[in-house]
Amino acid sequence: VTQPDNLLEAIRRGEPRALARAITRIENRDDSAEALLRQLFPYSGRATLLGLTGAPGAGKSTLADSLAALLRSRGQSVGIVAVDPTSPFSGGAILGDRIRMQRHHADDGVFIRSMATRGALGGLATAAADVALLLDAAGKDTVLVETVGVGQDEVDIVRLADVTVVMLVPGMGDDVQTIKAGIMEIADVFAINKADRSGADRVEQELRAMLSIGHRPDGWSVPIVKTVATDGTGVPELLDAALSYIAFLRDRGLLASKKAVNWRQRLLDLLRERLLMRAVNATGEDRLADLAGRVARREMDPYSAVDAIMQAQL
Ligand SMILES: Nc1nc2c(ncn2[C@@H]2O[C@H](COP(=O)(O)OP(=O)(O)OP(=O)(O)O)[C@@H](O)[C@H]2O)c(=O)[nH]1
Ligand SMILES: [Mg+2]
Repeated sequence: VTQPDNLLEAIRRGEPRALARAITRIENRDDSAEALLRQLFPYSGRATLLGLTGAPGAGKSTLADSLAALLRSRGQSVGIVAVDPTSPFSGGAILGDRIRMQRHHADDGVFIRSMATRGALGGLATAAADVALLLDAAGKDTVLVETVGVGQDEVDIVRLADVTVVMLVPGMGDDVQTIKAGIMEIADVFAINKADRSGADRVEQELRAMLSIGHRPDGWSVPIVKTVATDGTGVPELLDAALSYIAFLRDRGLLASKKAVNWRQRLLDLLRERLLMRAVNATGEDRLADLAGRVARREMDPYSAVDAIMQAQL
């Protein structure tokens, strides 16, 4: 059995097996994960965190792979976390993982992990953020977080990123109008992937029309980059656009405040998770089931049941 300190050192050296072990603990939300992350925190904060979101099948994994290859060619190490909250079995993410594993196989400079499991009480966003922190502390220069852009979970997940790329594709029914407003708003850069297909120009026109309406509070004008993730076309331009957003924030002294806003959200996420776990542990599964049964039989109202749980916590 690896002692915690040895594990810590192995993580700091970026050893894939140590990282995998730590991620399993993070996914299980066990106490040892928290102890580990506490010790790793001082070593984090160096990586560039890049969020990548878009519709299922938009080419996120392919693009992440392409970005990883580009970053490697620039001498950088890369961590990729692919989060798929929509599917508990995550066939897509895991298959994509396997394909990419072949390409970056035997390259310790790239670490890839997909996450789909949601702990009983813990949020996937919290777990994904912890994995990003782990990879950061393990010395990865860039950490890519890939997530399917469909709902609030994804918005929460990309909130940890310094820069967020939203991917659109021509056709596929995800016209600009039909993309969830919340997802559009988090884009610092748009990538129109599968630009080898017809319709990319139309998507670009629609995007430009949409972007011309509103102005961002930080004054950034959101770039649109066309990419073909399968052959790498436009990928250097996309990376440059993403990095120039970070430079833009840094030049204006806005990067620290953006990170503080992100951390505020993460603190609330952690607090929610911890309070929930404490309350549930203090109550116990039996009592929880008993209270639920009483509410179901309408012997008790749900608000009083929650009050009872809250009291058990104190
Ligand atoms: N023609 C074309 N196909 C692409 C391009 N990028 C990705 N693909 C293909 O699109 C399919 C889906 O790509 P993925 O990278 O798995 O997409 P994803 O967004 O990660 O998918 P999920 O994780 O399942 O949501 C694959 O067959 C890719 O080869 C592109 O630029 N052009
Ligand atoms: Mg994928």
